[in-house]
Amino acid sequence: MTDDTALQWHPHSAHWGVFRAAWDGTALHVRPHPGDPDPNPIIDNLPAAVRHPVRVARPMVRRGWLERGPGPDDRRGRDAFVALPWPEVLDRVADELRRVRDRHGAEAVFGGSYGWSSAGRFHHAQSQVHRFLNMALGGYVRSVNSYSAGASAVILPHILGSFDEVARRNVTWERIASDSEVVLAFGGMALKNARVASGGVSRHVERDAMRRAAARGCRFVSFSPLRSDMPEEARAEWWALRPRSDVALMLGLMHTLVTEGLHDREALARFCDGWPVFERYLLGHDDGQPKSAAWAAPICGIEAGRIAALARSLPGRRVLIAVSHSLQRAEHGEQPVWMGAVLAAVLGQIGLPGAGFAYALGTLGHYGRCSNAVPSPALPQGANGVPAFIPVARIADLLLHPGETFRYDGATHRYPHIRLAYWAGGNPFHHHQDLPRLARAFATLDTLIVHEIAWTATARHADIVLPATMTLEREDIGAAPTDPLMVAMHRVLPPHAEARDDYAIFSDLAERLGVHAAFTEGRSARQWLQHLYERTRRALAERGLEAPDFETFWARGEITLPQLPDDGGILAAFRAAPDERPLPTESGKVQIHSPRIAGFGDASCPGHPAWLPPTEAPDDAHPLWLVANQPTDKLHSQLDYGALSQAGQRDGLERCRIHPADAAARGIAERDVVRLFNHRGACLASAVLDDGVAPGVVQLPTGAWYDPVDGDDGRITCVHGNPNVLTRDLGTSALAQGCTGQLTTVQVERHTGARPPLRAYDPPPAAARP
Ligand code: PGD
Repeated sequence: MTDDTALQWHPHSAHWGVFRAAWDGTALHVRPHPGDPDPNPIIDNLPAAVRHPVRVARPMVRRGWLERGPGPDDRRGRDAFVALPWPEVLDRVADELRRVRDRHGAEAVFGGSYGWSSAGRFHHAQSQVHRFLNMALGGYVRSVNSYSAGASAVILPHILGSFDEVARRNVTWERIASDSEVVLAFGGMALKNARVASGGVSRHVERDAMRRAAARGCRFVSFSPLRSDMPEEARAEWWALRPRSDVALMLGLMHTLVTEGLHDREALARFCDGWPVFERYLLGHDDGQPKSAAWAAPICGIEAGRIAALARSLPGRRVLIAVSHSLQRAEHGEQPVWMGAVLAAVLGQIGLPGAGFAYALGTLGHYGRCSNAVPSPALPQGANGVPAFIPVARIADLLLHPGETFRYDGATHRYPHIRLAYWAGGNPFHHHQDLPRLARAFATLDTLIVHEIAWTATARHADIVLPATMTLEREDIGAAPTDPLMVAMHRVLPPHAEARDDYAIFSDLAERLGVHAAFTEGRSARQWLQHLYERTRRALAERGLEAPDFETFWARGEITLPQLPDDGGILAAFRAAPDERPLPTESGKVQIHSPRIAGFGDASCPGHPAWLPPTEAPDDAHPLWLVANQPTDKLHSQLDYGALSQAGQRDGLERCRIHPADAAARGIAERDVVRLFNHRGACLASAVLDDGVAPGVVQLPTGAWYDPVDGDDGRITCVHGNPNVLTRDLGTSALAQGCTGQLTTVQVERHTGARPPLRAYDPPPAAARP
């Protein structure tokens, strides 16, 4: 047992929470923030990770790129790397950026560089790379939206208001604890997701709020193929519906309400636009198919009587409809978001305390909290002179189809021809779908440059890998817009080997490209922290609050920021005064039918929410739905080599949960090595028999580092259990083009063949300079 008093503790923060850390010269020690009622155990991945052999130790260049120079190459991901000294590698990066800009223009550079990187607001790798490319090249092809909320970010402004307004300033956990009577959680409210927030939160409040609400008699219903999507404290009823059938269930509920006259006609008339068009659809006036509970039952795998009974139990009660991110991370992901809002409208609940529609509540730590009343530090990114962009999850389409057009939010755009991609703080070989296709897409590039702390699959597919410090090796400011604690993130240990801060790397590149003064503004990293802190300090002073100077903040380790009142945001304001505080939609009301979206003419997202059958559903060859959701013991792919994450895996494999009946039908026993496959690829996993998984469903979380081999049957096989080798690379619809990685169809069998060794955590082979 460590003697905590003998160690020097430093405040720090991660997306999974605020914590303290100490380095004793050989080992890292971490403790949660003492004020956190429910700390996230993911901090336990840090100690074993900081000096792990998989850290990138020095700048490395792919042998094939050094030998043949820039150009398309399908050896990416299989090649050896050559160590080069920092000055030489920076010269080569600067030369290559100059070459591409001068020959092809900044429109040939993809700098979207999606990814969560680390929690500090200054050393935020994505902001750094964007600022650098704007200064050095005049811009880059960017990406819009996120893998988390690709569909909802586009549909919500059409139907209610901006994503931030609807997701962030809405019903709070406190209101749920005090007011909600029924919470219908579509996609559940799993704490593994609710306890993560970019920038880091200091108090994880969700578990206790659900416990208090349940103790008061609030009824939680979780609609999900996984029982684990709701914490025990909620005492929830688990409705194990089929994946991707929530929209049908919502329609069945509404049909019962409307045909039995239980809907809130007055609220629909007062607060909504387009109800008559939707009502015709619901009742089947035009297509002859009423969307009744009986119609919904076989789609959802839930009895019609149960659906109707639930509908009848709702009127007259404070009902909250929550729709999780996961539902919209699937084909036609816009529909459950829109349909959930319409269900709340039919119940007349939108804008009432603890009731209505709370998009994404329980799927990220930002939601269900009050927003800060003063701004957090953020690195200005400068102006991007390149108009071209992609919806973030269309990266492989961009690289594979230059010059072709795509639809997005009612307009047609064209993919530019990308020659160089620059990535810092993200792991596309974690976050993207159909990874064999992504590898083909990256093979088209002239050059891929990656800053990484560790040898992720993305680093292995790069041409130039620059070792970045990890968060504990530098100073920063931790802040989330929904958490009152702003944290002075002290440096805890020295950089690993030759690793450098992203900022230092970009500063040296900026020097070589003649934009050092513009990029750095003459500031060291510490001076940037002082500068960025000043905005928050000034805002505190303007409110007449204590506004300590930077040195005081730094010495204290944290300050508490004021928050906005728990007022329910724009939905509550609109309900109280619909004429004075209209919603920012076409009609100023809840948009049940949108003439604007109807006018886009895209069949994959019609003018009102609708049941749209999946274009890839379970069949004889691939009879199971695979739920590829967020992991429990790490954030995305970060620190997969840490102790907690490793303890969650078994026999060197990610665990795959399967219903005992589906396992028995395939001769699969607990701990068997199983093979999941479809026509895109295959992966191995360790079987867990679990009746908390609906029959016909298997669950394999994302995050195990991609470790592909060529399978005997010609399929790429991940020997570690990364489900994105199986998922489909398809946009949610022509409207949002969001990520659809949550669901796919597979077959599962016992794996009886040999198991290639796991190499995911070994650095790639080193080669001598050619
Ligand atoms: P992370 O593992 O967080 O995943 O995708 P994302 O790319 O964000 O990657 C962050 C990377 O940044 C890590 O490799 C880490 O080492 C690196 N890093 C950390 N700190 C620094 C730093 O200071 N500097 C540099 N240069 N690098 C750093 C997440 C994405 O995955 C998201 S948000 C979602 S919601 C999606 N979810 C799913 C899903 O549910 N199902 C599937 N199938 N696929 C998904 N993909 C998406």
